[in-house]
Amino acid sequence: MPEGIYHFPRGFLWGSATAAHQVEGNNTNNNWSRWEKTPGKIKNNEKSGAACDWWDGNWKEDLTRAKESGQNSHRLSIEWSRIQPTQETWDDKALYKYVEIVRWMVNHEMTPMVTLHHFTDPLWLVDQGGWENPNTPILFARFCRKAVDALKDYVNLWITINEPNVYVMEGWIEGKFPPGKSSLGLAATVLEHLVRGHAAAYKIIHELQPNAQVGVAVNYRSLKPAHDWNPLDKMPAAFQNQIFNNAFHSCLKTGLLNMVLKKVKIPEAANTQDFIGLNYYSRDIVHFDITKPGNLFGRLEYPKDADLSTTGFIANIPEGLWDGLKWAHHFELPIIITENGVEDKDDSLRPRYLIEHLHQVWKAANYNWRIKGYFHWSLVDNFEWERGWSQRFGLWGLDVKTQERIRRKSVDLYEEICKENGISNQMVEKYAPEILNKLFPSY
Ligand code: IFM
Repeated sequence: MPEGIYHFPRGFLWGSATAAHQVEGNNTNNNWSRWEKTPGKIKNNEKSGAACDWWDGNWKEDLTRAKESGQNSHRLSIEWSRIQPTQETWDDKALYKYVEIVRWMVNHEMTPMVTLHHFTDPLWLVDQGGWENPNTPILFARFCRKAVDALKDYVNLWITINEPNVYVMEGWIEGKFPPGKSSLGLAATVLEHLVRGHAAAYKIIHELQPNAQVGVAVNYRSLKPAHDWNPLDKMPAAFQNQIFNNAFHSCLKTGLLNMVLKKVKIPEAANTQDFIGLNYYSRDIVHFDITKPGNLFGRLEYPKDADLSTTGFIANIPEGLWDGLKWAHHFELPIIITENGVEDKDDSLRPRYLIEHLHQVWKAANYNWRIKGYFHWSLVDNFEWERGWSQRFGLWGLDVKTQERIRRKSVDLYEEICKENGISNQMVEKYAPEILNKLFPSY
């Protein structure tokens, strides 16, 4: 029986993504370990605890699972507070463990992508103001020099900062992440310092490794005004889009950080990205709301009939990824989807979510946009920040008590996709028959 197949470009990176604090376990020296100890900050007061126990060695079994199921790459982050436990000391043993992980990956023909900052900060840094302090970009750059120098023989794909937009929004506007503040002024300062930290790190990485590919992973939300004809809905959607989606990456092109209410020139940041890292989960409908000045008078909602994830956290709207790809394409740089996925304990939504989002990626690749890879969030269920263990994003499930891994059927689907370097009608029929007609109308 002839097959219909959506093929991806040769050499495409197929992987999954994780972050240190979410999988390693027993991180005790960073802002999140302190936040977890504060009652009421994490859903059900849960703790990351042993997480997926990567620090004690489970990384190898999980990455072996990834490798054996067809993934040729993995995105992980390294934990600043382990490598530099105090401002004056470096822990070379901890650093060496990361070297061991990336060396293992290279020896097993998996391309490592390393994130240098993924939401966590060492306590010594937090206690001097963290990213509110203008000295932090320099300290971050110093950490990057140490880490990149140690890992550079095995790694040349770097994300300096993961989701600076979420880090600032949740930490300094919504207050759900540490330090739990709500101040537009401080949020703007922190964003500016993150740009400066990225720019300094970018230069150091290229000094140490001229061929390095360096990017930042933005969490792109597709923001649609509730009524296209209504300027009151359009205005907050446009402002939020500028601040949340566009400001950081545009500044890395132009050197101007445009946060709508404040503009800052950061000339050293111009032309400091080699690819666009795109994290995409969902789309929001933006309604004008006079009671939301802190959100520039925009209230976000999912469409009424949305295809929702287990806890309602994510709506399956693949067209929003298309918006993100279009936005990323205008930078005229290669694009890597550095995160995309859905919390879905029963794995009833994930197969169609995965296929429909990859279909958008395929479309972009077939316009010959430079799409280089896709990293599913996540390899295995892990600690979901202020949502604790209530959300399950893994291809593999995790029994937090026993550390047992549970192979979800999405593993089989993703394995077939990775090994085929494409999506066939037979895969869709087998794993998500409800969308067969949408993807393959003539089958
Ligand atoms: O778990 C997070 C990750 O750390 C950053 N991006 C979104 C994911 C899902 O919430």
